[in-house]
Amino acid sequence: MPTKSIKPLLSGVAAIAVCTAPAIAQEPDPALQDVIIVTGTRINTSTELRATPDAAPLQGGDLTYLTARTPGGARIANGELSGQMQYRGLFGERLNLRVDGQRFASGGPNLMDPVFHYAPAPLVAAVVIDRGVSPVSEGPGLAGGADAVFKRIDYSEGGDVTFGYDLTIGGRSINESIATGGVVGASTDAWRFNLLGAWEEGDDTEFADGVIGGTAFERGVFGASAGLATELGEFSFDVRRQNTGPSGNPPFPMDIQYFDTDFARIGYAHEVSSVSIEASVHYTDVAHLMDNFSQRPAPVPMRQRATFADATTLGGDLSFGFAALGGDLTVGVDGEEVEHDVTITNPNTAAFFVTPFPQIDIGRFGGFAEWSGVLGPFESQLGLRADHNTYDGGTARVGPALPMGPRMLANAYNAANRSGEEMTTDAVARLWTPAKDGLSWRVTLARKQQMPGYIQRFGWLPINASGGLADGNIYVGDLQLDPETAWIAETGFDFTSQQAYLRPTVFVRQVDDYIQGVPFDDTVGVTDTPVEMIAGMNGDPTPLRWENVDARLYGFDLDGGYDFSGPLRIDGVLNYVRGERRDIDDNLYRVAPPSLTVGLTWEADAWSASLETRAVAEQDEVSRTNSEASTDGYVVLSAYGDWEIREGIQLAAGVENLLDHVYEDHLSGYNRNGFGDVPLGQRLPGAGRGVFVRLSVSR
Ligand SMILES: [Cu+2]
Repeated sequence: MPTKSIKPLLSGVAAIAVCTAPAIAQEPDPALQDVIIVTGTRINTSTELRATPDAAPLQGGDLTYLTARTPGGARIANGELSGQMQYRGLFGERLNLRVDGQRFASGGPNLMDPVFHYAPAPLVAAVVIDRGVSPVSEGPGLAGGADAVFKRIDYSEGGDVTFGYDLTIGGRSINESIATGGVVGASTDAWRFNLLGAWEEGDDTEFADGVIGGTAFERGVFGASAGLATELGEFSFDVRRQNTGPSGNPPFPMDIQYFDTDFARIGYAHEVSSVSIEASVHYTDVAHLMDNFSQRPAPVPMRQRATFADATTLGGDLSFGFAALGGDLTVGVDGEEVEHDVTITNPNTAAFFVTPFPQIDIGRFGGFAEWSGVLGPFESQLGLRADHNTYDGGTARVGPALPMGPRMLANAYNAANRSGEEMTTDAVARLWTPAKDGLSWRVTLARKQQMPGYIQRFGWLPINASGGLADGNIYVGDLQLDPETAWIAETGFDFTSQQAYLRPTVFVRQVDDYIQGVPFDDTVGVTDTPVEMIAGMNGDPTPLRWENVDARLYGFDLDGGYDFSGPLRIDGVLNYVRGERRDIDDNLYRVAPPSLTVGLTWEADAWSASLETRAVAEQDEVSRTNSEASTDGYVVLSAYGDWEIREGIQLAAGVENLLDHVYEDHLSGYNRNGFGDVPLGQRLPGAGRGVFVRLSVSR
């Protein structure tokens, strides 16, 4: 596998397949997973090589800035703390994302709190990205997935108490932000305990033409993690509270007032007569308030809105691993109960309230079998899973101050059958050849299914909730939606030598019953239904309705690098993805344009310095259905470096956007907040020239 001279992934943060992070129990197989080491962090498993000090440009506390630097990765920018990971053209709930191994439902109906909102970078040791598709053992998810593994003070050797810490403090000039946090704790070989905490805040981001209004943010996290190794097995306990304060979301009609979110999990692991048992129960509770008046120019009192959104997830899993059929077999069950409830209010009028997503209950109970072993010339991971899904929507309520139209729609919704059940099944085959002369071939074939989201199924009131698409359209749901079914094929190879590495992949994802917005009826622009009437009053006379359509995504991506003799090395990531409708002549919405990032690094023993060029092509393969505007290409230069001052102390610093170029990131939304220096309706620009500094200390 990769050798010490190779520091894959141009970010320099990274050590794909080179390192195990402390909290990752098993050594990841490089054919299956990419591991991005986020900050300087202790590596307890000394069997693996340590990455050279990290030096990714600190672009912000949102982890999706980092995952966007990997092959196939991109960032949907809906706010400084509301970035969504895009992977090979898909994003949102279609990806199987976990925070420290925990699956849970976001609270915001526009995903203002996507999963990685709950993984502030100062707390994260590593991001483990499932290459291509997620294994069935990690739960359902249409294509691809990732886990943000938290820093932790792990068990130590022997009975003496050892103390440890892993802390990061960083700052950026472009928005006068700080991001600080980490873990402090103690352990023996029988127990471990650590506190964790993070604090991040920033002002509005600047760019060459002024200020991007509504990009200030604040977020705090505190919690604890503990483990107890007993003769009956290992028990682990994790609790965490996250308080996100007022944070802007320029591409949405509202901004975050708060997210108050609690996480709890109890885990169990044991090995009895060569059967490994793993189990956990976990709970997440999100309480959210957003509004359209406290962080942006307030509309007239009659039009002011404050929306409360709650979500709870109660889940659990149990699995057994043992040797079988010449390999290792894991069988297990898992599931969760999710509740969503959303209420729109006008803070000036108690008689104005409405529940666009009233008491939605989503249930899932599934089982899987996953086998790893040798299959002819291949190493393989083969998995099957089946899930029984249930859904049920509560009764919509409409306050007396609302007009007749919404009342009629609520009555129709309340009279409809709002519950049902559905089986979904997944099958995954991942095959790769053992590395020979540094070369390993990979093939993945998969069928994956995805249940419709609650927004897409239950949205009875025409409003601007789209699960975070931020396309400006008003949407209504469809109680009859079918699950999406993806047929996935990909192939590529990983080549590694003393001097070079190259890991290209070509892929195709055929998605039947892909759910997206379509025109509400055949007479677009003619207001002949209550839905179009209400949508028109809310500013969009041509609303969309969620519908099963047919789609296809295909493309290729790679990373590669070459270590010249001497201290110079070059690394690059190339991404190309196309997303198109198969039923009509149109493209999928918000798909990343082709991009190439190349970093040239001077690498000394204790320090390194990189010059990075990021070239992004124009994107004119845009969605007409979603009224998506095309964007021009651009090139951004950055420079950064790192210095390992001594063991356990690392300093990173750099300048992003060296030339202070003004550019439109295709995956940023359109500005809707009416202040700052970005005109209304214009795509939000990238950050201007700024410096960052980050200090990491660990022991
Ligand atoms: Cu929200």
